[in-house]
Amino acid sequence: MSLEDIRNKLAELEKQALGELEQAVKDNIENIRVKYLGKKGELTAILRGMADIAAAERPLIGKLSNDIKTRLEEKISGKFRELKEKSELTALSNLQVDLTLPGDPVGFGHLHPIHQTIEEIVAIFTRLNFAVVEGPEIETDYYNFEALNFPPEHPARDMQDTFFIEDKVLLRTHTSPVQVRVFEKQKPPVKIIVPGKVYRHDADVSHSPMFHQVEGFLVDEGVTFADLKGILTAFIKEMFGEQLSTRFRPSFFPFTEPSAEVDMSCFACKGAGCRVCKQSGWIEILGAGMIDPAVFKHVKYDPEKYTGFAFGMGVERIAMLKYAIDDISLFYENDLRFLKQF
Ligand code: 2NL
Repeated sequence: MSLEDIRNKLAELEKQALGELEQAVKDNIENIRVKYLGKKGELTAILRGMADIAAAERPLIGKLSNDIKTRLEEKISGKFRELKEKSELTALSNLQVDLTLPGDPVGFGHLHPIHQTIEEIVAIFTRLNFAVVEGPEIETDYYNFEALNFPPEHPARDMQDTFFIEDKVLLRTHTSPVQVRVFEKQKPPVKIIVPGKVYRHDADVSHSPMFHQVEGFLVDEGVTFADLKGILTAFIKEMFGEQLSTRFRPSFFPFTEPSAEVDMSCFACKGAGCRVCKQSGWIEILGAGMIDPAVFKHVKYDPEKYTGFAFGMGVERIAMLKYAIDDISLFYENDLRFLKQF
């Protein structure tokens, strides 16, 4: 074969390969590559014919065939990519999924209204320098009742009111046992706020068998009822508004003496009397009192040296008042139509 023959053959081969490639489908592309560029392929066959060519002209043929090889390899892999993409797109469109559609928006969550209320209450006392302490929800009779001066026959100790786990082991009915545990470990001054879940055998529109309480207490030398009034008035004004008035009514708790219930003027009618305050003009918001010396004796605080006050409030009650909610179970159903309003 002459140089010219080989040139023509090479050109012909390239043209033919490109033609076949044009028609190719994804699965026969590899066959085309083997047919033209493989070890036993057509390019190799043409190069065998070089025997007749003068040695001086061989490098030229070598270059020519290398160039063709490079060009064909590029075209083949280009065509392969193109067909692969096309078949993937076809597969996707057969799925009937429109990938250009925007995704479903993901809603941001937020704290539950009960926890928002707890955080608000705790933040106010934290600013007044109270420390936050939590404790166990399963308690013993001693911490829940005995150390808090509940007499043996007190009605709260009855199965009717308290969930017992076994004899003398129960779900705490208030967060006060945490206070007793603090008293056992720390000497006064102690100034602590205790948020948490409590349990009572009770259920209607304003009572749930599990609810949340925040209790607080301050014990030191020389603490008086005036300190109790000052701190709780400051709290109520921070929580519900500076313009509110407060009043302290005599009451009774086994663990405080004297005891008081604390009311604030109704925020809905400003004291005139309405449905929210049951026409009284006042809303009960807290229970409080000076810690009974009998409690101090249990925890070995000297009642001659130390005095202190304590208070407690129901978080659900406060949240219901604040947001005008008339059924406590709304807090536990996790209905997003309700929760999203907070
Ligand atoms: C209420 C009333 C109150 C306390 C809680 C307390 C705790 C200890 C000693 C004395 Cl360790 N007192 N706590 C005192 C008075 C009232 O809660 O209405 N809670 C929802």
